[in-house]
Amino acid sequence: MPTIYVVGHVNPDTDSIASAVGYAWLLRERDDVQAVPARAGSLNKQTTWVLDRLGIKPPRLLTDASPRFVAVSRRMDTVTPSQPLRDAWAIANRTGGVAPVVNEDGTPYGLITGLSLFDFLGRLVGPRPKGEDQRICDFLARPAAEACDTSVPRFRADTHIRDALNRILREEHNFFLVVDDQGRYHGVCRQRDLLNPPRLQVVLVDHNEPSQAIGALEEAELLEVLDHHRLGNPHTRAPIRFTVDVVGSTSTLVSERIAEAGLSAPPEIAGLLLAGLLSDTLILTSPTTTERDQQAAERLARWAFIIGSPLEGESIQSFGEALLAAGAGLASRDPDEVVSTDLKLYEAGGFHFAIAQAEVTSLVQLDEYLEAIQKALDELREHRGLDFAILMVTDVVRGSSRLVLSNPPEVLNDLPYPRLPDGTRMAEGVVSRKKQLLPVVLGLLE
Ligand SMILES: [Mn+2]
Repeated sequence: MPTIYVVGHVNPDTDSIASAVGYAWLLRERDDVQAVPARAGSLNKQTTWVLDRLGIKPPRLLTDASPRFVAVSRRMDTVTPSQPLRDAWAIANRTGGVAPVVNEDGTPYGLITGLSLFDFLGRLVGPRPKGEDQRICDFLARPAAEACDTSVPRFRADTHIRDALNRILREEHNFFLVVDDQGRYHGVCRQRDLLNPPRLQVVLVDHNEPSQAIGALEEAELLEVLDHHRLGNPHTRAPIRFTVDVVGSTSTLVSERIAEAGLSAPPEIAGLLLAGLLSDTLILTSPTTTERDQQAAERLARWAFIIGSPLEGESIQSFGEALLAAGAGLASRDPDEVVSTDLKLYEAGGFHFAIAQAEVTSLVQLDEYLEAIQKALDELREHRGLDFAILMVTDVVRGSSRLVLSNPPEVLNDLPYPRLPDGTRMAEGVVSRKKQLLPVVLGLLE
C-alpha cells in the first residue's frame, strides 16, 4: 500500500501541523489507507509547545516531492564476498537475476549479475580448452567475490533521482546499488524503475498555492486539497477532491470530517486540532471565526478534556491562552526568526512580496526590538529577491497589529492604517493576515 503524505504549508503554523496530523489520522481510521502526517519546515515555538504538552511526536519533515532513490530501492537478500557462489545463485533465482554482495561491515562489495557471471566464466575457462573440464559444482564452490561486478555505481537513498538522471543514462549498468548515509547497503534498484519512479502521493492541508507548498509539487500525485485560504491552486492531471471553505481554521474542517464519519478523535489529536483552531482564530475572536468554528471548538474540547487526558481540567479559554502565550513574544527569539517563522509569499500586480506575522501580548514590545526587526525584514526581502515585505506584529490580547514595512511600493502609501513616527503603521482591530490585511494589500496592488 503506497504511503499518502498529508502536509501543510512551508513555515508551518499550529493549524498546518494539527490539520495534517488530524487528517492523516482520519484517513487511516476511516479509509484504512497508509496516511502519514508530514511537516514542510521546522516547527515554531507554539507548535513545539503544544506537541510537547500533548505528548505527540513531531510529524516527519518533507521538504519536496521529487522522488528519491529510496522510492525504487528493493532490499534484496545478500551474500558476503567469501560465501560460495552457490548461495548467490540461489538469491539470483529469486530476485530475477541479481545478487548483492555485501561486506561484513554492511557496505556493498558489488553485484553479481548475468553479465558479471559470464565475465567470470570467461576468465576462468580462459583460452585453454582444458579449462572447460571444470565441474559445475567446483565452479559454484568458489567465493562470490570472484564473480562480482565491483564497478556498479552507488547512490544514496535520499538522493533525488532527478539529480542523478544524467549519470544513470550514461551508465551501461541496468542495476544500481543504493546505500544509506553511512554508505551501508540499502538495496538494489533497476534502471527502468529509475526512469519512471512512482510519484509521491500527497494531500495538501491548510494551503493550496504552489508557492506555499513543498518543493517540486508538480512531481507529486496530488490527491486532495483541504483548506480555508484564497484560491491559487495548481493544475492537476486528474480530478481531485478539493475543499476550500470559509471557516477560521483547517482544523475546523478536519474535525467536521471526523464527526461526519461518526468517529471521535483520541484526546491527544482532538487537543492538537483544538490548538490549531484556537491559534488561527485567536481563541475564536478573529474576524475569520464562524459559527462552525465555535461548534467545532466545543466538540473538540469534549473529546480532548476528558479525565485522564493530557488536557484534563482545561477549558477552551485557559488552554487557548496558554497556547497563544507559548508562541508570543519577541524577546525570546532572534529577529531573523521573528520575521521568517510565519511567512507567506505572494504574487500580485507584478509584485513578489511576503507578509509575515508575529504574535505578542503587548505591542509596546515592538519598540524595543524595532530596529533589529526592521533590519532582519530588509535582509529577508533582499535574500529572497522580493519587491517588498510586511511584518504584522499582532497583539493577541488587544486584537490589533502594527505593520513593519520593507521597501513598500508607492501604491502602499494608501494603506488605510495611520503611520506612526517610527515608520510603522497602526492597524487597529486587524489580526487576520488572510481576511483583513491581504485583501487590502491586493486591492492596492491590482
Ligand atoms: Mn490555517
